[in-house]
Amino acid sequence: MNALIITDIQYDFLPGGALAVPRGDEIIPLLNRLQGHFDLVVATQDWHPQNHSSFASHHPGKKPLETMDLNGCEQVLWPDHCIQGSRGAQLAESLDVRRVQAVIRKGTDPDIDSYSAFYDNLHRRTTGLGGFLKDHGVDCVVITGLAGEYCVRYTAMDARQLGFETVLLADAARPICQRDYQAAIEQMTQAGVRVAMSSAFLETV
Ligand code: VGL
Ligand code: ZN
Repeated sequence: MNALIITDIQYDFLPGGALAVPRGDEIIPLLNRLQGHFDLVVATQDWHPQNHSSFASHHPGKKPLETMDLNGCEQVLWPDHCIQGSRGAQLAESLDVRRVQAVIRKGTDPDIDSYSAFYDNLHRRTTGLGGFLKDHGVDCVVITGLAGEYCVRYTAMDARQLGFETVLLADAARPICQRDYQAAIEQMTQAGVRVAMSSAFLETV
């Protein structure tokens, strides 16, 4: 059984949004076409309370994209984004959700960020996604979405660590910064994540 994970296709990560990923909207038609090739489709939603500690606005004197130590971990500080219930947090209407069996909301704890769809950044708490996939007999997890060097990367790394065969579809993801994404792809490849183009991957299923 294979599962497609669609990461954070929310207005705040699309052009015009609070934390826009350049050309992030371009992958949506491909994400819609891909879904029919999978046994299970899961979407994730970054879902922060207004006072989330990853927001620069929460730390007097700090500006977005500066970093600071949070719980002993280096944290990039972000503009306010994906606030629970806001329009920016909504999944884009152009994303077909008819085959999405589960939506995983992450980043809900104000004290800790959660890039991965499986765990918070300190691996203290699970979202339940790993158990959900295993209960459904999934052995291969295919990761897509935004942003390539953050939520997509950490979701792929955790999927691998949980023992899933893990594939990143390169043409179905977009990063905030191309250079950081190159380094992220190297790290993922080292960890055993397969990086493939969608057309090549579909020939193997
Ligand atoms: C993300 C930064 C902050 C992501 C979420 O979806 O990659 N990046 N929150
Ligand atoms: Zn976030």
